[in-house]
Amino acid sequence: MTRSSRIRRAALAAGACTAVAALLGGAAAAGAATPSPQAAPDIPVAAVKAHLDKLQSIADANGGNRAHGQPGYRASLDYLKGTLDAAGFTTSVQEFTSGGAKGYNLIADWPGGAEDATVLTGSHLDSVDAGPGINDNGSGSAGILEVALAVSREHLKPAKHLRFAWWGDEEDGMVGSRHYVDALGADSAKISAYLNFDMIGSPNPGYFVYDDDAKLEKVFKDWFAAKNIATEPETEGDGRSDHAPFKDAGVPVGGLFSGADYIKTAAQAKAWGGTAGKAFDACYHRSCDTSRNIDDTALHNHTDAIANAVWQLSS
Ligand code: PHI
Ligand code: ZN
Repeated sequence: MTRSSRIRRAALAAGACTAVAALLGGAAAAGAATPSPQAAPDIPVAAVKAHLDKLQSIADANGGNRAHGQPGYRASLDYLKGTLDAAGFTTSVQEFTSGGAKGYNLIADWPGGAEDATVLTGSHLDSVDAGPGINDNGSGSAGILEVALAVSREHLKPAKHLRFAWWGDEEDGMVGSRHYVDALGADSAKISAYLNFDMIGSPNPGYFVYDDDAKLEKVFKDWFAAKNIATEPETEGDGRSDHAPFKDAGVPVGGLFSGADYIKTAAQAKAWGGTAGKAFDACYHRSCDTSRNIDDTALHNHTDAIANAVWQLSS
Protein backbone atom coordinates (compact mmCIF):
# COMPACT_ATOMS: atom_id res chain seq x y z
CA MET A 1 0.00 0.00 0.00
CA THR A 2 1.27 3.49 -0.75
CA ARG A 3 1.46 5.92 2.09
CA SER A 4 -1.40 8.04 0.77
CA SER A 5 -3.68 5.03 0.32
CA ARG A 6 -2.80 3.93 3.84
CA ILE A 7 -3.75 7.35 5.16
CA ARG A 8 -6.97 7.30 3.11
CA ARG A 9 -7.87 3.87 4.49
CA ALA A 10 -7.16 5.03 8.00
CA ALA A 11 -9.39 8.04 7.43
CA LEU A 12 -12.16 5.82 6.07
CA ALA A 13 -11.84 3.48 9.02
CA ALA A 14 -12.03 6.42 11.42
CA GLY A 15 -15.10 7.68 9.60
CA ALA A 16 -16.73 4.27 9.84
CA CYS A 17 -16.02 4.17 13.57
CA THR A 18 -17.68 7.53 14.03
CA ALA A 19 -20.76 6.37 12.11
CA VAL A 20 -21.08 3.20 14.21
CA ALA A 21 -20.52 5.20 17.37
CA ALA A 22 -23.31 7.58 16.36
CA LEU A 23 -25.66 4.62 15.90
CA LEU A 24 -24.76 3.07 19.25
CA GLY A 25 -24.97 6.33 21.19
CA GLY A 26 -24.08 7.00 24.85
CA ALA A 27 -21.25 5.30 26.72
CA ALA A 28 -20.70 2.66 24.05
CA ALA A 29 -20.08 5.41 21.54
CA ALA A 30 -17.32 6.91 23.65
CA GLY A 31 -15.59 3.52 23.77
CA ALA A 32 -16.00 2.78 20.09
CA ALA A 33 -14.75 6.18 19.06
CA THR A 34 -11.46 5.87 20.92
CA PRO A 35 -8.87 5.61 18.14
CA SER A 36 -6.30 2.84 18.47
CA PRO A 37 -2.74 4.20 18.44
CA GLN A 38 -1.25 4.71 15.01
CA ALA A 39 1.49 2.17 14.30
CA ALA A 40 5.07 3.43 14.28
CA PRO A 41 6.90 3.27 10.95
CA ASP A 42 9.89 1.08 10.25
CA ILE A 43 13.01 3.11 10.99
CA PRO A 44 15.54 2.89 8.12
CA VAL A 45 18.71 1.46 9.66
CA ALA A 46 20.76 2.85 6.74
CA ALA A 47 19.80 6.34 7.91
CA VAL A 48 20.85 5.53 11.48
CA LYS A 49 24.17 4.22 10.14
CA ALA A 50 24.66 7.38 8.08
CA HIS A 51 24.42 9.39 11.33
CA LEU A 52 27.01 7.06 12.87
CA ASP A 53 29.33 7.61 9.89
CA LYS A 54 28.95 11.34 10.41
CA LEU A 55 29.82 11.01 14.12
CA GLN A 56 32.84 8.88 13.17
CA SER A 57 34.05 11.52 10.72
CA ILE A 58 33.57 14.20 13.37
CA ALA A 59 35.77 12.19 15.75
CA ASP A 60 38.35 11.63 12.98
CA ALA A 61 38.54 15.37 12.38
CA ASN A 62 38.81 16.19 16.10
CA GLY A 63 41.57 14.10 17.62
CA GLY A 64 39.74 10.77 17.55
CA ASN A 65 37.03 11.41 20.13
CA ARG A 66 33.78 13.27 20.90
CA ALA A 67 34.41 13.68 24.62
CA HIS A 68 33.12 16.32 27.02
CA GLY A 69 35.23 19.47 26.77
CA GLN A 70 36.67 18.45 23.39
CA PRO A 71 35.77 20.01 20.01
CA GLY A 72 34.31 16.71 18.72
CA TYR A 73 31.52 16.94 21.30
CA ARG A 74 30.32 20.35 20.21
CA ALA A 75 30.62 19.36 16.52
CA SER A 76 28.44 16.31 17.22
CA LEU A 77 25.84 18.49 18.91
CA ASP A 78 25.87 21.03 16.07
CA TYR A 79 25.27 18.26 13.51
CA LEU A 80 22.26 16.94 15.41
CA LYS A 81 20.87 20.40 16.08
CA GLY A 82 21.00 21.39 12.40
CA THR A 83 19.26 18.17 11.39
CA LEU A 84 16.51 18.61 13.99
CA ASP A 85 15.99 22.30 13.19
CA ALA A 86 15.54 21.46 9.50
CA ALA A 87 12.92 18.84 10.46
CA GLY A 88 10.76 21.31 12.37
CA PHE A 89 11.87 20.70 15.94
CA THR A 90 12.29 23.56 18.40
CA THR A 91 15.79 23.08 19.76
CA SER A 92 17.70 24.60 22.63
CA VAL A 93 21.15 24.10 24.11
CA GLN A 94 21.46 23.92 27.87
CA GLU A 95 24.90 24.77 29.24
CA PHE A 96 26.59 23.54 32.37
CA THR A 97 30.14 23.38 33.69
CA SER A 98 31.94 20.17 34.55
CA GLY A 99 35.61 19.56 35.29
CA GLY A 100 36.40 23.15 34.37
CA ALA A 101 34.94 22.79 30.87
CA LYS A 102 31.63 23.90 29.36
CA GLY A 103 29.17 21.10 28.75
CA TYR A 104 26.02 21.09 26.65
CA ASN A 105 22.71 19.26 26.54
CA LEU A 106 20.68 19.44 23.34
CA ILE A 107 16.90 19.54 23.81
CA ALA A 108 14.47 19.15 20.89
CA ASP A 109 10.73 19.67 21.25
CA TRP A 110 8.15 18.50 18.74
CA PRO A 111 5.46 21.22 18.78
CA GLY A 112 2.08 20.17 20.22
CA GLY A 113 0.76 17.63 22.71
CA ALA A 114 0.07 17.88 26.43
CA GLU A 115 3.17 19.27 28.10
CA ASP A 116 2.11 18.15 31.57
CA ALA A 117 2.50 14.56 30.36
CA THR A 118 5.67 14.91 28.31
CA VAL A 119 7.31 11.77 26.94
CA LEU A 120 11.06 12.43 27.10
CA THR A 121 13.49 10.24 25.14
CA GLY A 122 17.22 10.68 25.77
CA SER A 123 20.73 9.44 25.02
CA HIS A 124 24.16 10.67 25.99
CA LEU A 125 26.08 12.13 23.08
CA ASP A 126 29.57 12.30 24.60
CA SER A 127 32.25 9.65 24.11
CA VAL A 128 35.12 8.82 26.43
CA ASP A 129 38.51 10.40 25.62
CA ALA A 130 39.89 7.06 24.40
CA GLY A 131 37.85 6.79 21.22
CA PRO A 132 35.02 7.94 18.94
CA GLY A 133 32.25 6.28 21.00
CA ILE A 134 30.20 4.94 18.14
CA ASN A 135 28.39 2.18 20.02
CA ASP A 136 28.78 4.09 23.33
CA ASN A 137 26.81 6.13 22.60
CA GLY A 138 26.60 7.15 18.99
CA SER A 139 24.18 4.24 18.66
CA GLY A 140 21.56 5.56 21.08
CA SER A 141 22.11 9.13 19.89
CA ALA A 142 21.67 8.24 16.20
CA GLY A 143 18.79 5.86 16.94
CA ILE A 144 16.70 8.44 18.77
CA LEU A 145 17.65 11.09 16.20
CA GLU A 146 16.19 8.95 13.43
CA VAL A 147 13.06 8.25 15.52
CA ALA A 148 12.66 12.02 15.98
CA LEU A 149 13.04 12.51 12.22
CA ALA A 150 10.38 9.84 11.67
CA VAL A 151 8.03 11.81 13.95
CA SER A 152 8.59 14.77 11.62
CA ARG A 153 8.22 12.76 8.38
CA GLU A 154 4.96 11.24 9.61
CA HIS A 155 3.64 14.60 10.83
CA LEU A 156 2.80 12.87 14.10
CA LYS A 157 0.22 14.66 16.22
CA PRO A 158 0.70 12.98 19.59
CA ALA A 159 -1.68 13.51 22.50
CA LYS A 160 1.32 13.89 24.80
CA HIS A 161 4.17 16.29 24.16
CA LEU A 162 7.33 14.74 22.72
CA ARG A 163 10.79 15.89 23.73
CA PHE A 164 14.13 14.40 22.74
CA ALA A 165 17.38 15.08 24.58
CA TRP A 166 21.07 14.41 24.02
CA TRP A 167 23.06 14.65 27.22
CA GLY A 168 26.55 15.99 27.69
CA ASP A 169 29.19 14.51 29.97
CA GLU A 170 27.53 11.25 30.89
CA GLU A 171 30.93 9.62 31.02
CA ASP A 172 32.00 11.61 34.10
CA GLY A 173 28.93 10.51 36.07
CA MET A 174 25.77 11.61 34.22
CA VAL A 175 26.63 15.26 34.70
CA GLY A 176 24.45 16.69 31.88
CA SER A 177 21.31 14.71 32.66
CA ARG A 178 21.67 15.42 36.39
CA HIS A 179 21.98 19.13 35.60
CA TYR A 180 18.80 18.96 33.51
CA VAL A 181 16.83 17.17 36.25
CA ASP A 182 18.09 19.62 38.90
CA ALA A 183 17.04 22.58 36.75
CA LEU A 184 13.59 21.02 36.23
CA GLY A 185 12.82 20.95 39.94
CA ALA A 186 9.12 20.33 40.59
CA ASP A 187 8.46 20.30 36.81
CA SER A 188 9.84 16.76 36.76
CA ALA A 189 6.24 15.77 37.66
CA LYS A 190 5.26 16.80 34.11
CA ILE A 191 7.39 14.03 32.58
CA SER A 192 5.18 11.00 32.21
CA ALA A 193 8.06 8.82 31.02
CA TYR A 194 11.80 9.10 30.56
CA LEU A 195 13.18 6.58 28.03
CA ASN A 196 16.97 6.10 27.98
CA PHE A 197 19.09 4.54 25.25
CA ASP A 198 22.78 4.04 25.97
CA MET A 199 24.43 1.40 23.70
CA ILE A 200 21.94 -0.25 21.34
CA GLY A 201 24.20 -1.60 18.59
CA SER A 202 26.66 -3.80 20.48
CA PRO A 203 28.63 -6.05 18.11
CA ASN A 204 27.92 -9.24 20.13
CA PRO A 205 24.47 -8.05 21.09
CA GLY A 206 22.06 -8.77 23.89
CA TYR A 207 18.51 -7.51 24.32
CA PHE A 208 18.10 -6.03 27.78
CA VAL A 209 14.98 -4.14 28.87
CA TYR A 210 15.15 -1.83 31.88
CA ASP A 211 12.99 -3.31 34.64
CA ASP A 212 12.35 -0.06 36.49
CA ASP A 213 8.77 0.92 35.59
CA ALA A 214 6.53 -2.08 34.89
CA LYS A 215 4.31 -0.31 32.36
CA LEU A 216 7.23 1.01 30.31
CA GLU A 217 9.02 -2.34 30.54
CA LYS A 218 5.92 -4.07 29.13
CA VAL A 219 5.77 -1.79 26.09
CA PHE A 220 9.28 -2.88 25.10
CA LYS A 221 8.91 -6.54 26.10
CA ASP A 222 5.68 -6.91 24.12
CA TRP A 223 7.31 -5.46 21.01
CA PHE A 224 10.25 -7.87 21.16
CA ALA A 225 7.95 -10.81 21.99
CA ALA A 226 5.89 -10.06 18.88
CA LYS A 227 9.14 -10.25 16.87
CA ASN A 228 10.14 -13.51 18.57
CA ILE A 229 13.22 -11.88 20.08
CA ALA A 230 14.02 -12.99 23.64
CA THR A 231 14.75 -10.28 26.20
CA GLU A 232 16.24 -10.21 29.69
CA PRO A 233 15.83 -7.63 32.43
CA GLU A 234 18.65 -5.10 32.34
CA THR A 235 20.91 -5.67 35.36
CA GLU A 236 24.36 -4.48 34.20
CA GLY A 237 23.57 -0.81 34.29
CA ASP A 238 21.50 0.08 37.36
CA GLY A 239 22.51 3.61 38.27
CA ARG A 240 25.08 3.71 35.46
CA SER A 241 23.33 5.81 32.84
CA ASP A 242 21.20 8.92 32.40
CA HIS A 243 17.97 7.35 33.59
CA ALA A 244 19.36 7.37 37.16
CA PRO A 245 18.83 11.10 37.88
CA PHE A 246 15.26 10.85 36.54
CA LYS A 247 14.52 7.76 38.60
CA ASP A 248 15.93 9.49 41.69
CA ALA A 249 13.49 12.38 41.04
CA GLY A 250 10.53 9.98 40.89
CA VAL A 251 10.06 9.99 37.10
CA PRO A 252 8.98 6.62 35.59
CA VAL A 253 11.95 5.36 33.55
CA GLY A 254 12.45 2.72 30.88
CA GLY A 255 14.97 1.85 28.20
CA LEU A 256 16.96 -0.68 26.22
CA PHE A 257 20.57 -1.83 26.29
CA SER A 258 22.51 -4.24 24.07
CA GLY A 259 25.35 -4.84 26.54
CA ALA A 260 28.78 -3.42 27.39
CA ASP A 261 31.70 -5.20 29.05
CA TYR A 262 29.85 -8.15 30.61
CA ILE A 263 30.46 -11.54 29.02
CA LYS A 264 27.77 -13.28 26.94
CA THR A 265 26.84 -16.65 28.45
CA ALA A 266 26.25 -19.85 26.46
CA ALA A 267 22.50 -19.56 27.12
CA GLN A 268 22.50 -15.96 25.86
CA ALA A 269 24.42 -16.94 22.71
CA LYS A 270 21.83 -19.63 22.10
CA ALA A 271 19.00 -17.12 22.43
CA TRP A 272 20.60 -14.22 20.57
CA GLY A 273 23.38 -15.66 18.43
CA GLY A 274 26.86 -14.19 18.62
CA THR A 275 29.76 -15.53 20.66
CA ALA A 276 29.57 -17.00 24.16
CA GLY A 277 32.49 -16.15 26.43
CA LYS A 278 33.03 -12.80 24.71
CA ALA A 279 31.94 -9.36 25.91
CA PHE A 280 28.80 -7.84 24.37
CA ASP A 281 31.07 -4.99 23.35
CA ALA A 282 34.78 -5.83 23.54
CA CYS A 283 35.59 -2.28 22.36
CA TYR A 284 33.64 -0.63 25.19
CA HIS A 285 35.48 2.61 26.13
CA ARG A 286 38.32 1.79 23.73
CA SER A 287 39.68 3.35 20.54
CA CYS A 288 38.15 0.48 18.52
CA ASP A 289 34.59 1.66 19.30
CA THR A 290 34.34 2.85 15.69
CA SER A 291 31.64 2.63 13.02
CA ARG A 292 32.75 -1.00 12.51
CA ASN A 293 31.81 -1.77 16.11
CA ILE A 294 28.07 -2.07 15.38
CA ASP A 295 25.73 -4.98 14.78
CA ASP A 296 23.28 -3.67 12.18
CA THR A 297 20.47 -6.07 13.07
CA ALA A 298 20.61 -5.17 16.75
CA LEU A 299 20.73 -1.48 15.89
CA HIS A 300 17.70 -1.85 13.63
CA ASN A 301 15.65 -3.92 16.11
CA HIS A 302 16.36 -1.57 18.96
CA THR A 303 15.57 1.53 16.91
CA ASP A 304 12.26 0.11 15.72
CA ALA A 305 11.42 -0.78 19.34
CA ILE A 306 12.13 2.81 20.36
CA ALA A 307 9.83 4.14 17.63
CA ASN A 308 7.06 1.82 18.76
CA ALA A 309 7.42 2.99 22.36
CA VAL A 310 7.45 6.67 21.39
CA TRP A 311 4.33 6.23 19.25
CA GLN A 312 2.44 4.17 21.84
CA LEU A 313 3.34 6.16 24.92
CA SER A 314 2.53 9.54 23.36
CA SER A 315 -0.81 8.53 21.82
N1 PHI B 1 26.77 4.36 30.77
C1 PHI B 1 27.90 3.47 30.70
C2 PHI B 1 27.61 2.13 30.09
C3 PHI B 1 26.23 1.68 30.35
C4 PHI B 1 25.29 1.80 29.37
C5 PHI B 1 25.84 1.22 31.57
C6 PHI B 1 23.99 1.46 29.61
C7 PHI B 1 24.56 0.88 31.81
C8 PHI B 1 23.66 1.01 30.83
I1 PHI B 1 21.71 0.51 31.19
C9 PHI B 1 28.90 4.22 29.86
O1 PHI B 1 28.50 5.10 29.12
O2 PHI B 1 30.04 3.91 29.97
ZN1 ZN C 1 27.38 5.21 27.54
